[in-house]
Amino acid sequence: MRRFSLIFVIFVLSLSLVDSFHAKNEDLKKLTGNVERREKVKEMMIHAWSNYKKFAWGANELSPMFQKGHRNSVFGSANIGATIVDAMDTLYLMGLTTEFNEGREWIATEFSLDRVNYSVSVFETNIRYVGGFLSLYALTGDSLFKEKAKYVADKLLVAFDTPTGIPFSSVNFMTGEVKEEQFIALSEFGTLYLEFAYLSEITGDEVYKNVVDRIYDTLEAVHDPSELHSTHINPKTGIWKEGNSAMGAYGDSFYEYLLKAWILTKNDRFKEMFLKAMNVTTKKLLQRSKTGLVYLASIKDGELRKSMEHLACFTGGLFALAATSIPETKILDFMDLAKNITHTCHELYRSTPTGLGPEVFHFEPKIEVFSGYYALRPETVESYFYLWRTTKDPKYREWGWQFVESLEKHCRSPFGYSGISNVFVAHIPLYDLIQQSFFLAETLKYLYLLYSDDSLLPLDKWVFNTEAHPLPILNEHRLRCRKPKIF
Ligand code: DMJ
Repeated sequence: MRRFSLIFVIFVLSLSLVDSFHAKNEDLKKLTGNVERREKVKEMMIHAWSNYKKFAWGANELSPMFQKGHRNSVFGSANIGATIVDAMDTLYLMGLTTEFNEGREWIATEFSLDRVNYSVSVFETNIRYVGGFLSLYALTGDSLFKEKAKYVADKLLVAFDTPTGIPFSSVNFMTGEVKEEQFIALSEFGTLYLEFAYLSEITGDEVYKNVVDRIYDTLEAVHDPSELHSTHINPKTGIWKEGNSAMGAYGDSFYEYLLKAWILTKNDRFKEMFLKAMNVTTKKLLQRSKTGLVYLASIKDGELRKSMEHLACFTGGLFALAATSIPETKILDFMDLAKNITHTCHELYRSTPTGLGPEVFHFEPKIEVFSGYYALRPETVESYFYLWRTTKDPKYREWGWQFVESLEKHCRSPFGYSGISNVFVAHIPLYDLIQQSFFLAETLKYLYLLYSDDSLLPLDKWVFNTEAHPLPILNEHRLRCRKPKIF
């Protein structure tokens, strides 16, 4: 009953948010040049930021529906400004000086984790806060951001105190206690390397790099009976929990960081681990639907699930990056895979009346949507960005623009952007409650870069963490990274 009431309230509130933006959507068709498209994306960023500032400043995320802070964010209800930290490098790249300075001021005077008296995810804190601050330091050279990155990473170090070095997945920042879960997800402990290695580089303190190196020592030492990495491991014993494997939830960014750790450090250990993992993973998970769409399935409780998650759409970009950064490899045709997967994700978007892709899509036994919501996720446009950079095929920029049109039509309200609960319902907006911080960190950043020149964050000089925070490739830049000229 309570659930029904909530749905009803959301429905009524959604209707009340339908506004004149829909009418303006026609105008987007007239924007054909890259400069004007970039400006439009910048305007979207201002809309997201200014509403967050107006209604939820200091909270983690905005709820446009209720015009206040969203209290159930992945960082809970404490006012630790996830949106501010996540959005700052996008503001910087867009040259939004006033907004950037507002955020910097809040970080300098208000940001603190010391009173957060509940367990918070190590993974989420690392990718959004440590990654966000490091990126800001790399872009601006402002030591405030280095200090903040170190402050947050120091809070996380306690999680690594396990017999295997595989960290527990959550920490209470106020008490320093860790939550001792039995199993930890591959994507959680496997998405720390870039940030911790770069932090050691800029602070000269090896402690950060040592804790993350140990994770890979353990992975090399423990036998994985399934060949294919399972999605969970016991951090006390190093024994895998068998039966589940995925390049979507629980697996995704582990694989991403193998390739990117190699790009960042050129340590061949990561290249070998990546190629070995991709060889097995693609053999076991790569599928072709009856209609010819190539996709990445998953294994659940020992059985192949012929479905694809939106989260796995980032692999188009990952494979494109692999094709250009490891061109000598003969193991797989990475570029072919990249194009095929990105095509599939675009088809999933194109097949819905909203033009937005569902969270989970089944290909067999019959084609159906399993979870039809769209949560402002970046993975598909992330792949458009990498495919554009690496192939120069203009269709990726056009696909990106179709995405902008859909976002404006179905996710924008006068009070910010929300995800929608059903991509198959186009005539009324079924907004969810959240303007996700990754919408500003990732979705809008990849869109902006898609219409920018390649000299803005060239891929041979910068590597993006999984939250789209760029870090300078170490052996290219060392400590004196060349900053993009923005301000
Ligand atoms: C982001 O926080 C990161 O990209 C993460 O790796 C998984 N997905 C979300 C956005 O969908």
